Amino acid sequence: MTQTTLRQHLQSQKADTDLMILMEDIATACRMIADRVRHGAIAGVLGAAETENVQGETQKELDVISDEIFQEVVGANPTVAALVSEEVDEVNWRKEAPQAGDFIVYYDPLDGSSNLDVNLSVGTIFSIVRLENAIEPSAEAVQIKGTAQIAAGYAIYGPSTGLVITVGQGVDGFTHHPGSGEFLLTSGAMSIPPQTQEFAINASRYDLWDAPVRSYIDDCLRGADGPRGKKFNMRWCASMVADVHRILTRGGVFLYPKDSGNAGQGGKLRLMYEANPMGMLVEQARGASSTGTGRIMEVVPTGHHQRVSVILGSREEVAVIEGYYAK
Ligand code: AHM
Ligand code: MG
Repeated sequence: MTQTTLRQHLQSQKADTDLMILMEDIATACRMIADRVRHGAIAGVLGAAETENVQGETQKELDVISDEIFQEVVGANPTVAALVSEEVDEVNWRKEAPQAGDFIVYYDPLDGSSNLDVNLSVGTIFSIVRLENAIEPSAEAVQIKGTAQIAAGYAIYGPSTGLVITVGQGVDGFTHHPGSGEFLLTSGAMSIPPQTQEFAINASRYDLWDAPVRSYIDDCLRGADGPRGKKFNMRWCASMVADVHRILTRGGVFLYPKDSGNAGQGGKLRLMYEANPMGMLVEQARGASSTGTGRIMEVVPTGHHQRVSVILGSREEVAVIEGYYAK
């Protein structure tokens, strides 16, 4: 094998041993989830589970299976103090007395799971914070700002299984090689072009959007003769992992803003499982991430299931959108 493996890559980035082992455990969990997703229709687990998550959303059977896999594999790592999952109400404390150096792992085990029925890409998103001090386990103890993340990433379960990570030294993409079982480096130093002519938004929410988002999209749709002076393309996968993967690959902006339909909850996407990790990845790839009025990773969490307005991608375009909010 001539290509760089995940471990070789992390060694070259001088990641410390504990972080390297944790990243490898996460990669193992993602490989196992990929396998279950791939066999989902045959195993008959694509449908709804008979449960709702804490946010009142119907869980898919694979949401539950993926969460169990993540808990079993990553939760067994002796440096993990807590697992915080989109699918689980309470923080899953793995240590009674977390110490400095231990990790908190935030994750969405199967993001975009409404796409399972139609065999489109889904993924697993994760974020890692390392404790600087010993702490007492409590719900408040995991409410840590995104700027404290030391690593983040996602696995994408598409035509191939990919793993995209950052440990704070840029963003690198790996592809699972079934023959060896390894994730091999296939897209080193991913970088988002600063400008774009492509946006991603669920346009069926047009009537719910705030004025800045409406004006921005209206102006994009007016094309070369409009105020933006260029024609825009649109994409929407309804799978944040797939949309962000496209943006990391060829640029673009992704918007899931707070609107009148989700304002009561603060938005649709979750700060700690979706917005913060994707925000870190995008910024590490020279893009930008914003709520419209400020940097996502600066949002002070008040609950681990908190939701937030998300605008991220090509940095000059994100700045343009912030300009619409500022008007
Ligand atoms: P989920 O975590 O319940 O799967 O929800 C998050 C997903 C994102 O992947 C995607 O961007 C968004 O929800 C799609 O929402 P919508 O169906 O409103 O377009
Ligand atoms: Mg999700």
